[in-house]
Amino acid sequence: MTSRPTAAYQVTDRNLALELVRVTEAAAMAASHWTGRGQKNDADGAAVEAMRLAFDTVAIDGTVVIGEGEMDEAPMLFIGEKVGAGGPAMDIAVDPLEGTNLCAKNMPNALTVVALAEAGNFLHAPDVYMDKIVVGPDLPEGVVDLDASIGANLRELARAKRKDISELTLCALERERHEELIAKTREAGARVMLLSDGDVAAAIAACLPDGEVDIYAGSGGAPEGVLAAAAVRCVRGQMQARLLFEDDEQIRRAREMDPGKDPSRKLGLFDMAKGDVLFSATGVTTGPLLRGIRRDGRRAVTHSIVMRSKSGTVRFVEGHHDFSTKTWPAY
Ligand code: VTB
Repeated sequence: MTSRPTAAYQVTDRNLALELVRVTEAAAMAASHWTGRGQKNDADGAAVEAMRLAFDTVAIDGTVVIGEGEMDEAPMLFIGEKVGAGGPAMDIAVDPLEGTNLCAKNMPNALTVVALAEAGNFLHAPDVYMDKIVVGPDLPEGVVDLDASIGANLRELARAKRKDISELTLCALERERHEELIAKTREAGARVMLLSDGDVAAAIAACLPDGEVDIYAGSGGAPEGVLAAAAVRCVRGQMQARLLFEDDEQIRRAREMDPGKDPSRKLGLFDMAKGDVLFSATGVTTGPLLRGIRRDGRRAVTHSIVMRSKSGTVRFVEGHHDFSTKTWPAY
């Protein structure tokens, strides 16, 4: 028998899931002012500021563990920054604008993203690259493995999904470093979907039923990897990852942030996001996962996905907003 949560816990719990969406909505509305204007730093800055202010209203004692960078390189939402109005101690992972280029160029799939867990549950990782592999729910545990060849992974995945390899689609970032991955995937007979940016959305896409993506693979940012892990937990997918280092300083930093562990170890989903995890993302530009912001004068409509690992509930939330009532800059 599971123990019954206390009334206080239930109240906090319920409020947090729905409060979190306000944070990503705020960042998305602020970023959307810059959609298509070619100024990615302004778009990012607007999202960061709005997200930071929106956090002040959330009833948590939050610490940013995945954020905009180190304290000396980011004015807001830096790693270690305290956010929230007070409440339970929580770890916070943010990507105020995932896909700054996508927003600046008005291309699909720019999102604002936040994940939250009780303190100590997210991997503390520096902003290095991370090798990632993601598949969806209802597959045998370990059906794909980060250390297996992509050919072997596709064969196993096809068998588990009772499909032919030719019916599988692998999604990856379009980068020179992925040339071999892409070539070997096509050689094995599968399709490849290439993205210019935005691998959090791609990882989620690999977990959605009837989605166009069967597997996400390749290297992207480690912060995006932790956020993806939080989302994959909620949608019951599988993910493995490994931090990739370019120099000794990056290794030193990873060791400092996650003491006593081998920084190059293979990471399972629960090494990156354990415990009860909440995830929220709001679309800035329209993509397969979410519609982007629609603005009309002093109003906007937002589309968000809010999920929780404990219950596995996935909510799509449509918000209708009146800018004149907002306490953060939304336009
Ligand atoms: C990665 C990916 C992100 O930027 O960080 C990428 O995880 C940057 O990769 O989703 P490159 O250095 O190869 O350009 C995103 O695509 C967007 O922030």
